Amino acid sequence: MKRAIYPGSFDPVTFGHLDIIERSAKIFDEVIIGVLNNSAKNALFTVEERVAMIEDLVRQYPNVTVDSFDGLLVDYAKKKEAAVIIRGLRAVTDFEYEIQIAQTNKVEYPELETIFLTTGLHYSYLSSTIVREFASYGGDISRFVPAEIIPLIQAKYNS
Ligand code: COD
Repeated sequence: MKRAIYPGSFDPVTFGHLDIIERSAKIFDEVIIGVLNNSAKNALFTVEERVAMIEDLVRQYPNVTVDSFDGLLVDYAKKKEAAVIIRGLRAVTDFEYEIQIAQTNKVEYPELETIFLTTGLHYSYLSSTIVREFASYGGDISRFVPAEIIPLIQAKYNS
């Protein structure tokens, strides 16, 4: 059985992330979405909020679960006995950072493979940072995130 982890900050989750999740669920027996509990980073949503939001959006995939993790990704992958890390690649700018993480993780855990899925064409420009930036100025984010989570994002900037 091939168990994969799709790790990220998901602050907030976007259509780009959801596209990668949908495609991964077709490839692997089991996909764990690992939300990083990055307390040092100034996150918009708490890790609990991010997990709950994603859970609501991935209910239709029986082989996808959502979890959070602290510390090193490689330790989390070992704990979960995952064979694969999934990452999304948007542009050349992602590549340098991604290859560094993938190679470091492989040194630490040689059985672990990192598999890259290229972004869906419509989402190549999309990032959580863009969503936060648009939302902070009251911009329309309906092209970036599912309708269900728009009020949750807007509430963060209206409070
Ligand atoms: N289309 C396709 N893929 C996308 C899109 C899009 N529009 N937007 C984002 N993605 C991909 C990203 O490329 C990434 O693969 C994934 O979705 C998640 O993205 P983010 O931005 O939510 O999350 P990141 O990239 O900030 O996550 C970084 C990690 C949490 C994986 C990383 O920091 C980590 O592993 N931290 C734990 C400590 C550790 O082990 N560090 C590494 C030491 S080498």
